[in-house]
Amino acid sequence: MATLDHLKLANFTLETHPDGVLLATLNRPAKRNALDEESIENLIELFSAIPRSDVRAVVLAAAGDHFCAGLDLVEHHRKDRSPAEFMQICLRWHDAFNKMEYGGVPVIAALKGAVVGGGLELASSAHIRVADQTTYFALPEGQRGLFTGGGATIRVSGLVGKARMIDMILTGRIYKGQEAVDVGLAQYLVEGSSLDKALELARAAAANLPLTNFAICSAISHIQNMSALDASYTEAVVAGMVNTQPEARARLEAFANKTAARTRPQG
Ligand code: 1HE
Repeated sequence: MATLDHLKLANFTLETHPDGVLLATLNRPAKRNALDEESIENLIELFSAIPRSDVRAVVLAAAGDHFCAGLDLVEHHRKDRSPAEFMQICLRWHDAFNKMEYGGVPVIAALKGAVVGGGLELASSAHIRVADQTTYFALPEGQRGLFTGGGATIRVSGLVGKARMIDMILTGRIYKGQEAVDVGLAQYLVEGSSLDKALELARAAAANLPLTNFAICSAISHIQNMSALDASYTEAVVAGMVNTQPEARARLEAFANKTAARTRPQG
């Protein structure tokens, strides 16, 4: 398996933990982690390398008080891009976010502060989102004279539904706290550090077999894009591979001989 040592990413810091968890921190806090062209290229490089590495789960975090302020509006203004140029930019965003969502390695986003515009598109490409008490979600594109271009029409509407997404972008509505969890923007809301919770969840996911995680963090998303008929066929093919993997035999044996933990609530 390849290491990630060769990666030179200007806008991310990488920290490998012994349990196979990679902590990738978006590191442009002075610009509120706005996504410029270089940040998107960094994401593509990183999430191209991860599936071929020993990484078993990723925590995507951010430096400073805000997770991500979305598209770098200053770069966009300065470059005065043509329609064709911005279409190509958006296609790179899709490359990056599709690699995250379909890459087969669990990605857990540790959120805080602003998760807005393209920042919400980034967060919605993770498999699990953890919010803290400072986290808020919005789509300010409507007010900025813009439209979403990094997959919000697919992923944000997938999380909250079409009507809520339209409301968010039309009116600038902001979701936070328990309401954000209730509408589906985050799966966890913590009192303390979202990073600590994300690391805990990543360690739990990293303890699964890699081929099982590959199916969870790739096949489910692919299957959402299919007809029910093709989806059920694909599920059967994937289960054929995953549920007969030799690495699973020890876990099945532990269940059969009653040494494996039972699935029931604690306490
Ligand atoms: C930025 C950006 C940015 C901050 N692009 N530079 N996104 C938005 O509409 C969100 C825009 N940002 C904000 O509303 C605020 O910055 C925050 C609420 C996130 C944070 O406020 P604050 O008071 O802590 O910071 P600030 O003073 O507004 O900004 C600090 C610096 O970050 C400043 O740079 P400086 O060089 O003047 O110090 C800001 O210019 C910079 N900054 N946000 C560029 N977004 C594929 S289509 C996707 C469409 C979108 O994502 S639309 C973008 C939506």
